[in-house]
Amino acid sequence: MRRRSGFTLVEIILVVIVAAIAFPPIMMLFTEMVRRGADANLIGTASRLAEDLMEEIRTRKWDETSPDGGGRTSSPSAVLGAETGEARASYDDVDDFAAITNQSPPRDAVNALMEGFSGYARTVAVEYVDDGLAPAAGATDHKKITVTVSCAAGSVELVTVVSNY
Ligand SMILES: [Ca+2]
Repeated sequence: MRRRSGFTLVEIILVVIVAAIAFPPIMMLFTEMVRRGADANLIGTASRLAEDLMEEIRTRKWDETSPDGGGRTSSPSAVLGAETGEARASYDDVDDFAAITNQSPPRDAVNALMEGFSGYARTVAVEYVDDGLAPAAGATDHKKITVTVSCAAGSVELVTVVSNY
């Protein structure tokens, strides 16, 4: 008797059953990988938006009372934040940026909306800290700047301390 080549019905059914069992977990794994990749992209962009703003802030004077061109001030501002009449394009010291709260979409140095970043929000916090970097009640020689950028995948926070010198 000659044996026929090919698959039997039982073999085909077994293959279909194994595929039916294995396929959903593989698809879930694939979906999760795609989602994590997308989240990593969002967080990467949020990081760059945070770095961009922190760089801009660090180019400004330490305090409203700091001499133009740099140098130490002997009378740091008691109150932090933008001075009356100052707008984004005219921020001249680091704590002016504390006026930026949950700004979405973010705005650039000349206060123009940054197109393509509607899913991101930027917030800046500025506070005086003591020599040990603990929050201080009054003016000190150190300001802690925190830039937070949030998006659908979470948030990124950059912190730096700038000093009066
Ligand atoms: Ca100012």
